[in-house]
Amino acid sequence: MSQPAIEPYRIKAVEPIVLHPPEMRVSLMEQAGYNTFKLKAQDIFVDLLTDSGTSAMSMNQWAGIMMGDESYAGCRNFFNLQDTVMDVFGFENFVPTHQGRAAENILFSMIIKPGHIVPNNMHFDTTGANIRSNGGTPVNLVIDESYEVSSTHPFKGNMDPNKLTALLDGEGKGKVPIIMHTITNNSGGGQPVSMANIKEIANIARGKGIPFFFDACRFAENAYFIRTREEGYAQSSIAEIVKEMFSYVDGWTMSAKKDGLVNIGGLLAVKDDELMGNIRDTLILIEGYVTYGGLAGRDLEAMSRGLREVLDLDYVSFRVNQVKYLGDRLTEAGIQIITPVGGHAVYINAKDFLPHIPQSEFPAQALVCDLYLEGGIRAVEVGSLMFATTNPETGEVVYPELEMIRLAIPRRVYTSTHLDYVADTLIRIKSKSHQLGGYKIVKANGLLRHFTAEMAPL
Ligand code: PLI
Repeated sequence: MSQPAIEPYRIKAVEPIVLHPPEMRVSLMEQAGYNTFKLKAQDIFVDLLTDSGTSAMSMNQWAGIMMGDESYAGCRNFFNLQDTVMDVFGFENFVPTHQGRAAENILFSMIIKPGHIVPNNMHFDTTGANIRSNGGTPVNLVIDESYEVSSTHPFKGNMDPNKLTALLDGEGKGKVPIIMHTITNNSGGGQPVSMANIKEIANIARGKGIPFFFDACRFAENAYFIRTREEGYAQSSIAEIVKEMFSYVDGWTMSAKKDGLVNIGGLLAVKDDELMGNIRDTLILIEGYVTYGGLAGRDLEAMSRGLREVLDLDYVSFRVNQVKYLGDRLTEAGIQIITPVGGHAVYINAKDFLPHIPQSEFPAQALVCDLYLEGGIRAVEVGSLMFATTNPETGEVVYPELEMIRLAIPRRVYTSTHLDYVADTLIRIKSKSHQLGGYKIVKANGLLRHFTAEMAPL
């Protein structure tokens, strides 16, 4: 029987949450077009939609908020952040952005031309969409084990070096302006990337003269997995591991809304001075001056402090083990999840949970909807609604390999009792899963249709 991890903090401010009666949840879900993005947050009891921007800040960060210097140029908080970026990541050149996708957009608008191909272990949805909107094609080169739900490979986020070499020497010859690696691999289950793999991909990239970048938003969780699963790192601090990871890349984009432990903020760092100069020009055009980049001085301070706090071993160990506790409870109850449990979320295999619903009828979305109806819990679909594509020549719909729902755990927000409630609700749904039906899309458009689509039960 699994044991909950113990929170290495106590609670100083509380935010009430309410569980509405079942009939009210039915009507709210209908009004939301069976899309949980469209529910009001106040109508949700336990919100596991995302771990992004949902962290509880520490008293140290809140104290930092009061130290905000709101000068237009050269605020002190920028220089504090500069020290942090150097100390933690070893990078001198960086700009703050308002969040991760702004960093992606600025970088890609500078280096991607129509016809380019951008490999990654697995692109996150905004990363892929930002590449497409700049005329490029995102490709996913994660190892095959990543697609095996129950594989116990310790680093399922690794990129397959053979797939990468084949791309660079074949179809992608002369067309790859950047190689990315997402740590941890969110779209593939929050799975980590090993230091050995980072080094190997860096060597291939260097051999071809192609810049190598991280999509780095869960860097500390990734470092924790290296410490606990990769030989040679058990005695290293998280800070040492992070420093080494970042020593192999030429730059990185980061949504600080994850391991930055802040509610808003992003970063873009590169080694190349000329590229940084162009980035700064574009930043001024679309985000803001180079020392604030779309954020208030107080936000920069909270980010600077969060990026240091997240390196604390007690924190990150609790964090990863809290997520694992929820995963273990579900596994013990026979609910199939992606294993090993990821760093920030538990991913349930909807194909296994609802085998009678075909992918064309969105089984993962069906489970997301029922989780709200049954327990007021919000999760997110990571399956056909998010990733199915239509072949423009044949009109054929191509479904993703994985059909998942993600239970993303906000950092320092919920207790083990909340997670027990989530597990118990899912176990109840599982016992009557044959009663659940599929869904159809009523209205959808755009590159990221899952945010706004309207659905209806079949
Ligand atoms: O939400 P942003 O724009 O700060 O960050 C975009 C982003 C980039 N890369 C990765 C791996 C992400 O996970 C990511 C955002 N993730 C969200 C919103 C999530 O719910 O997982």
